[in-house]
Amino acid sequence: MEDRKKPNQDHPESQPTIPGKGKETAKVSEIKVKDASKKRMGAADLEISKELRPQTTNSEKQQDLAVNKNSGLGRPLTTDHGVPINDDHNTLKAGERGPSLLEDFIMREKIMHFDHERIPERVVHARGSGAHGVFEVTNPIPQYTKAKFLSEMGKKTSVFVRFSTVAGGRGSTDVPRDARGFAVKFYTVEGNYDLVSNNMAPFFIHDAMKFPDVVHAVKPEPRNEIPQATGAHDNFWDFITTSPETMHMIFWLMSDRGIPRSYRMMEGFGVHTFRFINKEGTSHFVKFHWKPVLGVHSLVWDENLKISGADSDFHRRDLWNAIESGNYPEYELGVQIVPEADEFKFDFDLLDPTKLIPEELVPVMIVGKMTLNRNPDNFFAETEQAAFHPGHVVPGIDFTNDPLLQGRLFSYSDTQLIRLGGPNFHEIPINRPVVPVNNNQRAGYHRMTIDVDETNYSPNRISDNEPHQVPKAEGGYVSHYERIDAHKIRERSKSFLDHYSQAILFYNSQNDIEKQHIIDAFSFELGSCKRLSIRENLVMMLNQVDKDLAKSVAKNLGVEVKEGVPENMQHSPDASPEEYQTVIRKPQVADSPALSILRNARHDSIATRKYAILCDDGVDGDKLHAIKKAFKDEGASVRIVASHQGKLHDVMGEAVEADDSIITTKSVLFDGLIVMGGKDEMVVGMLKDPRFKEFVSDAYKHYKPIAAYGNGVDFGMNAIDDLLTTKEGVLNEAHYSEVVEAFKQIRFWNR
Ligand code: HDE
Repeated sequence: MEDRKKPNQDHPESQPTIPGKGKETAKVSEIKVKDASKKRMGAADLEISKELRPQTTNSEKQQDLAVNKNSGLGRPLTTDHGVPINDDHNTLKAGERGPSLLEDFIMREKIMHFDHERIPERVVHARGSGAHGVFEVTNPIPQYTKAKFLSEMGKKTSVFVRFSTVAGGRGSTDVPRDARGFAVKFYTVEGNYDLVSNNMAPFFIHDAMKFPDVVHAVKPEPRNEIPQATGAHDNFWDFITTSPETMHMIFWLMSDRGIPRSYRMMEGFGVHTFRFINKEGTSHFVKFHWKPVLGVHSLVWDENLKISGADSDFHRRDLWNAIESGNYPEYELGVQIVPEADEFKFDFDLLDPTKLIPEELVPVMIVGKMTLNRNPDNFFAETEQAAFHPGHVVPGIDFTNDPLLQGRLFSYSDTQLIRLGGPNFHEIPINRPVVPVNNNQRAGYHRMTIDVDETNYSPNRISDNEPHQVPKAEGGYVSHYERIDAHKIRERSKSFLDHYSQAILFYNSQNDIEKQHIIDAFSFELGSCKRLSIRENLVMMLNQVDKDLAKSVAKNLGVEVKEGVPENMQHSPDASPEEYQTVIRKPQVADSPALSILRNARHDSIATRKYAILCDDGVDGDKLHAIKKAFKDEGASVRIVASHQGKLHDVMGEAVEADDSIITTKSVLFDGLIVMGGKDEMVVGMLKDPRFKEFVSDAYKHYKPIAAYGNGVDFGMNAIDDLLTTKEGVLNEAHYSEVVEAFKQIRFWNR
């Protein structure tokens, strides 16, 4: 019998198209990938130096993925079945002007495959971006969990992360006001662990049963699919104002957390209380946190509106470019640990997913660091097909009775069945663990594994009862031993009825600038609702949080502040509404600085930030190069923006390459700008072009730093003349080192 693994010598390609698993083939495949990467650079990515491009191939997961990688570079074109193709541009026809022939298997295959290229998008979190990386333990915690990936100093585990928005469709903008998904798959030595988090600590609702309602409400209205990727419409706020449990999360959403500057600059929260189980079987409650090393930073709302038009891939591009240029995003993993004995020591229920544990009560202990160091090779194969699940746990991590978490445990595998087309999605390369999988699950759509055993059931004597169960002491997963003896009821726990205390804590912990942003956000979102009653109800609810806040929003919305709270409608008709009315407890903590972004703002670096240098033909070239170097030395990226792309000529006639033109880019895509001086004609030309002026005035409006040199100072001041309240963050003729220091402020909020 012919050895199937041996390449066919008669085939035009002497190597097999899909290499077998093994060290040598992994290497071959990686070389191919490197070749392919050269082609991958587009004009827009020219700022990325090729030498810096990472080739992180040595992680366990990368080696595992290598066997499935393929590159057609230097290879003959074939059909899906390996037949060399001579012409894939022209259909087989009966004569030059005749009808197409059905027998054309090349055309049929090409079109048939194309027709089936789409899979259903995720019902929520459809829009996302992925990255590979590694997690390393910096502070092992075997005293709390026996999970091996957290138990050993320096232990490294491959990860795949997917960041996402929640409400919009797969092609929607990256920058709506929305929560962000932060899902991490750890490929551990004990199987996959998924930490499926959001960038907000609380969630909207208590009970998984409400999830279809809140998602239907936030998605576009059913009659016309308007509006896309935003909650600024009646249905969403109708739901919010009928469901007071949403109040805490709604404050996070209306805060600057809803409009992150970058996926690299936002926190992640596991939301639910989970359990850690140690070797002795002792359980501790745990909340998970991701803290970005770059600090937490946000956009300002007007930027979001404009970025959606200028570059709706803003976050995707930012993540991709950062990784391509070697600026690997880093996040610390933190945990809040609560001993079981302290379960009832809080003024809220640990099982209530709309509540957080203030860091002032239980500090966050950092246990490790995640570094994202490789972009996916193929968006569909990796990012789109990645299947996360809060139920993917490893020994040492377990669930609590949080009713939202319990419902999630059903939903995620169920949704993958429809999205990925069957029960074998764990075999898709991005989803498969780096450890062997053995069980009696068989068959189903797209089964890849060829199981060779005689038996596919258990117990059995034919195969000596293999694959065998694993004793607890040897790492077999055993669920936490917990006594449950209760009545079967369909009710909301009364311990969940405090809907406002943590909204109050959140609002009171913001600084004045952040409070104003929250007022503006409520005014924008509710201002987009047509029904007056919805606006009125929301203002009543805000009045429970802060009287001045309610007054300001009411004024913007043109409504009166009424006393009371709208009725909580989340119960059966047989329950009395009084029983389910909101209670407001006095919080144990009155102020939690950890909840504010600006009170924790970092002002120590401009690394990985992106700045524009505005200039044109006739620019002062020497200064331009010097300032560019000063910024690059700090790890920032700088792009020259002029009236046209291609070569500019400086005052001395030397060529300078413009990276972008004022036609192709916008001020909102940069963190600040530098206006160069040069020949008078240059400045006169810029003054005449409203797009140059808008570039500068937008930066000023968005509180960004502006530096100017030579006669660029006149132009810069002219552009912001009408807006000028303070010259803070406007640096004229300042030394480069002073400019760099000032730019570290990131935004100048006093304007
Ligand atoms: Fe999800 N969620 N969710 N969710 N979720 C999904 O699963 C669901 C919740 C989160 O990048 C879906 O594979 C229910 C909380 C992220 O692929 C779906 C409930 C948190 C992602 C689903 C919640 C999340 C999802 C859609 C209430 C923060 C994107 C596609 C009980 C801790 C993962 C999919 C990715 C995705 C259900 C609530 C985070 C339908 C029923 C709370 C980051 O299964």
